[in-house]
Amino acid sequence: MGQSKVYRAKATNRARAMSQTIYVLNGPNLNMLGLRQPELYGSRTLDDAIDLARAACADGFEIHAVQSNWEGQLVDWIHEAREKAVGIVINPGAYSHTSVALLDALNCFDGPVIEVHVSNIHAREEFRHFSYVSQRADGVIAGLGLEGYGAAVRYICDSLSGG
Ligand code: CA2
Repeated sequence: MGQSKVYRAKATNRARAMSQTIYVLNGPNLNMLGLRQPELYGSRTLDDAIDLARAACADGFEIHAVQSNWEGQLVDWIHEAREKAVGIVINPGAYSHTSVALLDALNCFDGPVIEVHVSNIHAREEFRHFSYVSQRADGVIAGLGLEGYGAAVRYICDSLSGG
């Protein structure tokens, strides 16, 4: 299995036990954010995106953020989310445009799913205009840079809090 990264929250075990978890899943190459191609993706890193997601998290919710370059690992995390998460924010990276497997896995998840893209995929190459994940997503945010992560988490917290 390839390497994957779990972005640890600083919440205490007690606080975590009382919170509802939102999974923030990141696909291939997103670990390179801020390190290459700043003209496309900006100069901030995936850690910065996770910080924005965490800052947007309302009381009673917490973020579990992970990144993998492996499609099967992402599928496993979506399955895990069925038991452990109330919502999913996902930037599937290039798998957005290719992966029926991610779509099938997300179709097994009952809660809100928000798809995030740092860049505006509709203003880029034609092969990026279509996303399998969008067939399941409740909302899609593209082109807001890293702010999309915060907006997605805020939306999920609001919608699950009755807002
Ligand atoms: O805009 C997005 O967030 C994307 O999901 C980013 C993916 C791309 O394949 C999607 O079409 C849109 C790429 C992930 C980032 O890849 C990098 C590669 C080199 C340097 C920095 C990032």
